[in-house]
Amino acid sequence: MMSRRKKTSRRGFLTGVAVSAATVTTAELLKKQEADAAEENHNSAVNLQPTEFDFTQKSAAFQPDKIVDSACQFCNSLCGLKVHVKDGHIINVLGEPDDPVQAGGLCVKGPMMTQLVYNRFRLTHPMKRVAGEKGSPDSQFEPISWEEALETIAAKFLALRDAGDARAIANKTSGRLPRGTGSLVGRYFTLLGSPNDTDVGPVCNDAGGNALAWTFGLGNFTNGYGIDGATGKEDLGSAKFFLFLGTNQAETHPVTFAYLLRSRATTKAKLVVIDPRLTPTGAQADEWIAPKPHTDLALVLAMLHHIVTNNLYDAAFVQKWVLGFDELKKHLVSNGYTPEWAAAITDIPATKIKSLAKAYATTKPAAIFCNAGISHQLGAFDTYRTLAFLAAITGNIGINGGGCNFMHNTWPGGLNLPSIKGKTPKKDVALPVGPDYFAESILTGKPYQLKAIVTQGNPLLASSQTGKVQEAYRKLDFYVYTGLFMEESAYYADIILPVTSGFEMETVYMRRDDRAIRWQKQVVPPVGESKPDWHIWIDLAHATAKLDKRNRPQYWTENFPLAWKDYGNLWATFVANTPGMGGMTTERMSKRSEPLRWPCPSVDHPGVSTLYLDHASWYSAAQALNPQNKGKRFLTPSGKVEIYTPEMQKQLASAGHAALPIFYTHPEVTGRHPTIEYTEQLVKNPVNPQAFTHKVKLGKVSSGEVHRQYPLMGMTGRSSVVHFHSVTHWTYTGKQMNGVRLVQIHPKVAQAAGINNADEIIVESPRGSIRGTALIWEGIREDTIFVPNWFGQEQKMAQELRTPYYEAANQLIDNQYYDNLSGQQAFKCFACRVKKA
Ligand SMILES: Nc1nc2c(c(=O)[nH]1)N[C@H]1C(S)=C(S)[C@@H](COP(=O)(O)OP(=O)(O)OC[C@H]3O[C@@H](n4cnc5c(=O)[nH]c(N)nc54)[C@H](O)[C@@H]3O)O[C@H]1N2
Ligand SMILES: Nc1nc2c(c(=O)[nH]1)N[C@H]1C(S)=C(S)[C@@H](COP(=O)(O)OP(=O)(O)OC[C@H]3O[C@@H](n4cnc5c(=O)[nH]c(N)nc54)[C@H](O)[C@@H]3O)O[C@H]1N2
Ligand code: SF4
Ligand SMILES: [Mo]
Repeated sequence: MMSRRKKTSRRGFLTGVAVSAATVTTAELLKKQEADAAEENHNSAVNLQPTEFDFTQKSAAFQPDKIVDSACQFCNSLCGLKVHVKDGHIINVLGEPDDPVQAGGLCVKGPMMTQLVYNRFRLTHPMKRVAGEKGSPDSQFEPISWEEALETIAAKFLALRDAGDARAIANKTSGRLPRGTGSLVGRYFTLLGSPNDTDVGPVCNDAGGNALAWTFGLGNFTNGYGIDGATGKEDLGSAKFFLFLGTNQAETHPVTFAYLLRSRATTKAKLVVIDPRLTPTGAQADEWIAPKPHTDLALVLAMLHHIVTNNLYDAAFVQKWVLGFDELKKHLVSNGYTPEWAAAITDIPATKIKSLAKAYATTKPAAIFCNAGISHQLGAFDTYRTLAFLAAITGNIGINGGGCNFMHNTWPGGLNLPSIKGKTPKKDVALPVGPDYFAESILTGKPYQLKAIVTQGNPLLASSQTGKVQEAYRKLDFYVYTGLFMEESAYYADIILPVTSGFEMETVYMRRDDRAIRWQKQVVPPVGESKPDWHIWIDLAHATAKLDKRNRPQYWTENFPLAWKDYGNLWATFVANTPGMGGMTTERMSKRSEPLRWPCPSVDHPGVSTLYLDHASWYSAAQALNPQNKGKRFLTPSGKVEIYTPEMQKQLASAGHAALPIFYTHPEVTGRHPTIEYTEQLVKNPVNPQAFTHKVKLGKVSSGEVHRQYPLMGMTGRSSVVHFHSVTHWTYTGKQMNGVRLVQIHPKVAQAAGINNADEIIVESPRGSIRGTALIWEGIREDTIFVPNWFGQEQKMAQELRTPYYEAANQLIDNQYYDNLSGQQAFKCFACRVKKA
């Protein structure tokens, strides 16, 4: 690790390239990277590619007793895993060769699934707090039975409900949950009468789905990897242009990205990557463009301006399918959103913005991909909407190889269960969407106070402004932590529940970004007394039935049949009740080596690859989603792409926004820009109508004051391909390969601060500070640093590998800055400074 880092600096990677000029032709960098990669491979101790002469395959010792078709639970590449088992023990994990998208591939994390099973730090039985302050590492817990654990929880919830305070109970899910658990949590909350069961979406990528739904009708990633069963053609593999914004797929979706690169080798498609730092994804690009963080909205508005004022749009498509083009044109022109205007904000030369706009508009089909780099901005919904306009006016929607592939927006509204039997209590309006609001509610009691929370995931690392979250969870009356390990959050718990890891259950766990779903079989029995999440909620309902004085036991038990513990039965129930899933039967799913894409209305339907395709296969799926969609291509009220309608304008204005977004950004972006103010006024959220939101005022110019003391901007994100959030920090391989938090800093910034490569450093923001190790990197803007998230204070594997313990990166983030429509936090922006530790 150490020597590698030193090597990077010795080689002077990127020397002589003017990164601060914000745009760099990658040809030169690529050459350098190739040379570096060759050297790196030569020296690398970890070679994970199976070789031609892999003698484990020929050894009697490694002949498995059985090979189980399971799947990886880390990223949305959703790799199928062939898990080799001998004497009941997992001995090997290989990639599914019969899935053309995966093509046998895996990344370094696939085999780490095994390390979640065989792990001495696993939680093995329920526990309750017996001593110690909440949050203190000296907290003491004692094993209890499942019965006692669930009855304690049920009693607490019922007491709150009986006191008229059901809304004080909340749940926070994680993306790491067997599919359908959210539906069971939602059902439990409906029976109880609380509206606060939150989904992972508002911290992950909901904004993209929200914008897609408002523009095209469905909140989903629009195209598919591999062959489109409707046309028999490659879908995303046939793109001629890839526009990536804020997505580092090489490290975050390596196997599906490898598929795109394989296709590109044939099509010679152009790849442009827009990211304030050079990532391994950018290193593959024809062009890497490095805007100032949190200014993509200006870039896209200017691209739209250039396209509409130079007649580069698809006039025939616009005329037939788009509502609001004239209003858009007027908006762009009257606000002066020219490339010259955007150049001053984004730091990208106007000529570059124009050539990018032209290339995108005239190279068809062109596919846009976005992920957390856009979602984690406070203008996420508005930015995604403008990106959807780009695809719409150039006719890049509803065609193979095009679309708005806003990652992680993969599911229908939900997986439906049958209607509830019995009369349920009326629910209040939910808190502002997203678990990042929980701390605010606990600490201020506004608009009302949460008193009991269950979580899946690790809010003490994942939620913004950790200092505030710590204070809140200390104050919280009752907290149930569910997870695999004693993570940071567990130390705040009253009750701890152990869950099973992926190989210990038959289920559908992940889904590929393109709405594709894969069945996975159970490989080994659950570790200790751990249970899969859906069992926990069924059992909790039955425990609640015993204690509820207001309802007959059947109110709970009949709505949570024990038969659903068998995942095959539960899945069949979803299939029977969820529109557009008729063809995704347990039988069909469990036989396939490839995942199957939703929507898929019948067993003879191939599943939809390209949404909104002008093709009978799409029309039949659309109608299955809702009979009112009959004959509709786009699933908006008008059946067309909706850029502007008076109704939409009215709704968005109620929360302080507009159908045609103006430019604004985070107040901690350097320079002075139109920004956002949150009023005290709580209104119904037009995008999430179940919840309140703060009405905002857009446009007040930021003072730039914060940058006197904190001159830099910081971004957070994934550290490398090795880690998946916090969970891989509990694996030996993860901590071994990437146990040190490497903070990327431009050489000039480092020099000014007297920091050398591999020095211990401190990053400070107005909220707090964290430690890390300097990784001097010429591939990052001079005004920006990058801080990997998900290093934590309780990751015990650090002991084994003698790596440091770390504070949460979210110490640095201000949780008041969020997108009041989608609920997304501005995780990717904070004012900061760095110094040597
Ligand atoms: N290895 C690994 N893979 C993962 C995960 C993981 O933890 N580890 N997590 C999974 C999950 S839940 C998610 S949501 C995805 C996230 O996947 P990604 O979105 O690819 O990951 P991030 O690192 O959060 O952010 C992507 C990029 O956004 C850039 N960025 C930051 N600010 C801006 C900006 O203002 N504009 C632009 N254009 N770019 C910006 C960052 O430099 C970063 O390279 O990954 C999934 N896959
Ligand atoms: N600063 C900053 N903050 C971020 C982000 C960022 O880029 N920057 N990204 C955001 C994003 S995109 C996301 S998705 C969130 C992720 O935040 P979380 O959802 O909180 O994180 P996870 O790693 O998914 O979950 C953490 C733990 O959940 C437990 N777990 C694993 N599998 C299961 C299971 O099956 N059931 C249960 N009950 N528990 C399980 C494990 O113990 C695991 O370590 O973080 C968000 N926070
Ligand atoms: S982490 Fe993603 S790319 Fe890596 S093996 Fe798992 S699903 Fe595949
Ligand atoms: Mo996420």
